[in-house]
Amino acid sequence: MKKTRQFRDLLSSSQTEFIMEAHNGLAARIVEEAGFKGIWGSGLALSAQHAVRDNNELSWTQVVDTLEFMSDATSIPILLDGDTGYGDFNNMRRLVHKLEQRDIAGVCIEDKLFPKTNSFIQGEKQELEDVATFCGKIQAGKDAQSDDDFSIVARVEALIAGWGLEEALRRAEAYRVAGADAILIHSKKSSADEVLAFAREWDDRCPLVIVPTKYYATPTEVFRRHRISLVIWANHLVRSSIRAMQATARAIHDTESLLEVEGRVATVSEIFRLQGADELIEAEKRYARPAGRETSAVVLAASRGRDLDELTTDRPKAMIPVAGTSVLRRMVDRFKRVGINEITVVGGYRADAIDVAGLDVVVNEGWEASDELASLDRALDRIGGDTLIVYGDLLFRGYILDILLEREGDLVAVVDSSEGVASDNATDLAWCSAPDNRSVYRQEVVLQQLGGHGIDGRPPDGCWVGMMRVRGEGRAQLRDAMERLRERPDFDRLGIPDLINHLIEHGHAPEVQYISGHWMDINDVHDLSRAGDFAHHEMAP
Ligand code: SPV
Ligand code: MG
Repeated sequence: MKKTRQFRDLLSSSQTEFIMEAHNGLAARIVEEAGFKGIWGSGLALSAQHAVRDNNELSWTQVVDTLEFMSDATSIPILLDGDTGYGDFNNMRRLVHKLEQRDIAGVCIEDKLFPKTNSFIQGEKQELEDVATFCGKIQAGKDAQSDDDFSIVARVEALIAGWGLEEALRRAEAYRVAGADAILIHSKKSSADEVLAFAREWDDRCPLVIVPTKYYATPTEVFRRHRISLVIWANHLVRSSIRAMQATARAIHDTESLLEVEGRVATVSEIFRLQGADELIEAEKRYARPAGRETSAVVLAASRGRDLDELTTDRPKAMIPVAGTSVLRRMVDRFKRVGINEITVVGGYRADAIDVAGLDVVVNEGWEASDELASLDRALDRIGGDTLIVYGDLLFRGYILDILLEREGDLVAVVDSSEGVASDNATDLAWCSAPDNRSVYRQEVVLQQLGGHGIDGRPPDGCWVGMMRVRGEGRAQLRDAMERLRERPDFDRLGIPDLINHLIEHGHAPEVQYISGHWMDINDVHDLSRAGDFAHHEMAP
């Protein structure tokens, strides 16, 4: 329901209703969560939160800007404490126009002179506005509103200024006739007597609003009995926040520690909740990175490295430093640079030594007696809509990731076609549907076989570098393949090439992304010294 309509319903409700002060978006949200049906945009609280006085020191546009945050943060109506309307009838017209634009349900104006002073500061000395002039302001506001349900509440300050009941009633009646939707009768007395006397005389001519800040001890039942339409709890959130902040600041200052206050203050996650952080995370899934396009990585790093002996006494191969930074750290940095933040590493040998920040470690406990597929199996649930599967001992230039991420295919394997690579990497030789034609245009090539004896005595087309991408349909194909391979008695001896060959045999041959050098893996001490050179020469990205 429109906020203006909601507020109208509060005013015309057959029972006494209540609205609560708020002075910013957060406070407004807290008011709504507490169950209130409306918000009082208190001039006192709005100015106090900026440590300025309730004397129109805050400009009216600053008030309206704050109200916009409050209105955006809530679905209940806001009644603005509009002081005197910030000027004459013309300023009032513009105010109403601007409030309607910001979905504010109504404004309360008081019959004092601009700039006003808070009613509780020397109220009796305050000069009242001439009745006819104030009525003109009400009429101008009513004529300016474009939504019939926008409310204008006229606040009578005659009791505050010491003019007595009769003058208060005379003014209230004039304002009602001028078009006010409700009358706010204000009092600074500690008893409700004069307000209740007014209510009796007023006799429901139009809705009556009160602010029992000073006569707080009056039971609410009394207001109900006097058919008060709306009670404003006018300043209790700003006051409670002042107390809480003073106590917290003092405690932290005096103890030079957070220990004492931690349990007494709202948690950071409570802030996030009030800000609606969850909604943004959901929205990001929907809009910022459409489902299935978010890339994650699974890194296989369970092995010790056969020929690296004492270099891997207390760490796995992936943790060997190359030019001062571990292979794994280098890889994670590369991933993060292209926005791959969900990184799972499957550790095994000395998995405890994997202390690279920004990744999740899962452990293949049986690493000693098993191979790559057993490790991949541990991370199968981490293979999401778009996942890179990478060996943990790889060093590679950043552009290789870029071109792999640009590929559309559901299964894509990176193959190095540079000369001589095949003789250096006898295990992961790759036979493809066509050799690398080194064209700048993308070739439509698929893998035909990885490792083994090759095809028809043909020389291999290159060497698989230990990096593949799985997305879309490829994810289900890979899962199916894993399921079948898991049934084989030799599953624990199978590597990724066996998985890829299985996929090829079942009609899901991965596409080939050819590269030419700019990567290396680390198998022995000789590789390690080359890796130092590689790291020194590689230039980001
Ligand atoms: C306000 O909340 O700013 C009011 C109510 O005008 S009072 O401070 O009680 O006058
Ligand atoms: Mg005020």
